[in-house]
Amino acid sequence: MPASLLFADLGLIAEIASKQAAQIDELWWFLCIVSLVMTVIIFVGVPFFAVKYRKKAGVKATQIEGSNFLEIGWSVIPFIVMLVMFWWGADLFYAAVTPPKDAMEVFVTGKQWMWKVQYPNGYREIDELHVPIGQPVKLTMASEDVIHSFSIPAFRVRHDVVPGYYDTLWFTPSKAGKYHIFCTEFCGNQHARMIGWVTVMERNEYESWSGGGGGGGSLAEQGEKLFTQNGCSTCHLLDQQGRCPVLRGLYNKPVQLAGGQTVLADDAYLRESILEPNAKIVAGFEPNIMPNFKGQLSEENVIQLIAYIKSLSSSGPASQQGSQQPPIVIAPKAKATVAPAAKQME
Ligand code: HEC
Ligand SMILES: [Cu+2]
Repeated sequence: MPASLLFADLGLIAEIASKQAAQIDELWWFLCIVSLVMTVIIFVGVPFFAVKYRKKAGVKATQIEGSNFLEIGWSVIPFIVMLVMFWWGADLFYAAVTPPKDAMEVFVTGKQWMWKVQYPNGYREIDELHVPIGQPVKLTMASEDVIHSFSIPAFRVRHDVVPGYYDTLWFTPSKAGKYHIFCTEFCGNQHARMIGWVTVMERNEYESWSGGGGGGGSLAEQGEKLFTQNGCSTCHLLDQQGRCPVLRGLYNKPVQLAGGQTVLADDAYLRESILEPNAKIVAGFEPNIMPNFKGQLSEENVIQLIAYIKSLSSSGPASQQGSQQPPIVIAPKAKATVAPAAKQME
């Protein structure tokens, strides 16, 4: 659509650099056009009828009776238009909150006033995010302090990052380049400086970029170190259940709690189990044995520990499971979905 190009040139709307950006813009244009049509009908209709049926000297007013045709028309047509909006919006919303299974995971921690990024291979960056083109990317986001909001306008994604929770968003970058990251929740006096860049790279470029990994080993290996340093390993033995639950194979499995409920051992559950052990007690174990690690472990440390616990999920030799976590996974099946979606906008 030429209008969108014009707006992009003027800087009024951001570039389209993700698969969902094009789809979200289509809905946005639909809403704009419906609003425009309604506005024109109303703003032309009101003066037109006001003039047409105004009081005229010597003309006696006549009563105009209702019209079924009109009544049904202006009820049913807007109803259908609204349903289209609802269905279309719900469809995009559902897609936006459902990351694909093959998404590459990246961890983002917001902190006054920066974004700290951790990759599965252990590489870390601040205010920079590098992603390969055509690959769904899932961000798991935490905050060290206040509510932030992570936004990449060119991808049409934004999500609040609330302290005490993991928030997620996902996108499939569709166009190589450098795009702005913003914090879109006022978070203190340097809020306006909480900006960064996401760089979308071609796949081969990305592979050589990410190949090095971090000096400190993979995220899981960093977690393994913390697991020893913080004494977790003294209680949580790898293969022998004592006073404390065995963590191998825990990730993404249901956990029976002392209260009788069952919860899924996802990232959020593991985070809570580490920072507030007494919030949920595993069935068969005692409360108040595991120390409270709140304030002692940063959100980044917790992400590393969780990566380690995840790496224990795979079967294999008893020790050194951590180092078996593959580096950044680029799913071979994912297709580069660049052109078609973006093209529809023209
Ligand atoms: C003093 C012993 C002790 C230490 C040290 C300890 N834990 Fe625990 N942990 C426990 C006990 C006991 C439970 C079970 C009771 C509960 O649910 O809080 C538990 C539960 C857990 C759970 C939930 C397990 C499940 O099966 O659902 C996780 C995850 C966990 N600990 C991780 C850690 C991590 C990571 C550390 C180090 C930062 C750590 N623990 C340090 C004793 C300990
Ligand atoms: Cu912020």
